[in-house]
Amino acid sequence: MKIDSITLHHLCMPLVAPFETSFGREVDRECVLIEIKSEGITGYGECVATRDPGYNYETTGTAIHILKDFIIPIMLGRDVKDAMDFQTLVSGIRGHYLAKAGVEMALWDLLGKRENKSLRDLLGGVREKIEVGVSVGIQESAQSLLRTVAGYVSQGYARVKIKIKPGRDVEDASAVRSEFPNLRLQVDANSAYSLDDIKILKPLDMLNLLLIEQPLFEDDIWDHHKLQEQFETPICLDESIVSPRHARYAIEMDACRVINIKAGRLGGLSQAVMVHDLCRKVSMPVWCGGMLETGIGRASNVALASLPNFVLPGDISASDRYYVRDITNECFVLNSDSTMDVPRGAGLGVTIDEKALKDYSLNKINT
Ligand code: OSB
Ligand code: MG
Repeated sequence: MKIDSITLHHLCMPLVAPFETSFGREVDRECVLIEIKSEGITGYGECVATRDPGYNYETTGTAIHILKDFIIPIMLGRDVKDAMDFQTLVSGIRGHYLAKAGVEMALWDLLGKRENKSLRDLLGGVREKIEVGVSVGIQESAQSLLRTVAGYVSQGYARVKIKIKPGRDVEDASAVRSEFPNLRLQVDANSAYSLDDIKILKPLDMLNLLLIEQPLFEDDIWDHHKLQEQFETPICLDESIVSPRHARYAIEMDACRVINIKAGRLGGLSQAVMVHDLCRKVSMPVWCGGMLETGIGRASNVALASLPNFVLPGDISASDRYYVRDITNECFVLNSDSTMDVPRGAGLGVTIDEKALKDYSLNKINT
């Protein structure tokens, strides 16, 4: 595929409700949409970097810099065969996986549109619908958390994740567990604790949680092994797994029993599939994480989650859980059995609402 042009759309979209985690509070979501034109076809990808470096060191600012000054110059005018070819081309650029993954997504979209194949089929997905869940941010109080969770449960979400942080952990999780004894429930600490906090975290082990996500440092693997040794509940790694190699380290160290796969964090869908395959070999369940994506990134997540070893419900919710108005014409809806349909159209299988794209645009960079 000869790369004719790449346009970056720096967007800012209001969220339906603020999203609070242990690292901060977002009221709107900034992201970078990548539009690649090749031989008369247009492909889209979403870079999931956020405005602040709270989840990851990358931001929309660093992503635009790395894309504009390093990745795009390598690609323009070049014939890029596929995702692996792209990874080889950018292998001289250290890190910046969120930026790379956004471009790789657009290449998959182009590839699918060119061959008239859905992303699901290109990646080797096997499901027509996937199990989903909702990630609930930290609320004002345990009482308001219960109301929020009840709202999602009544909408049909059968799996709920709640965000925790020191001071808002065991009490919040216990409140949700006693109100919803049979709910598939899990917690995500986004690296808010250290090994010294084992005593604080230990009561979580009695709440029949599906998993405890990323309790310790964002770059740690070994301390998670020490923590896992003392917990019955599976520890799940998110932030720490930035490459297939890190997934292998975690497996070999028994640092976790589950991995949250995000194509953005890993540098692209090709790397996400590699982590999926690695985990499948050792029977370690995986699930698809989310970054409050637009319809573009959501389409990519849904396709990825259709691979066979995605055996736990993903942090993939209906479009209306995030945005009143999305940038795709299609919206993702929740089925009554807490699943979501996998798009069947070519590439990502979604189309851009040009008017919405324009309305949300902070800046547009043409190359
Ligand atoms: O840690 O999984 C996380 C959102 C932004 C950054 C990090 C995380 C999240 C979520 C939201 O949990 C998942 C979603 O997109 O619904
Ligand atoms: Mg997480």
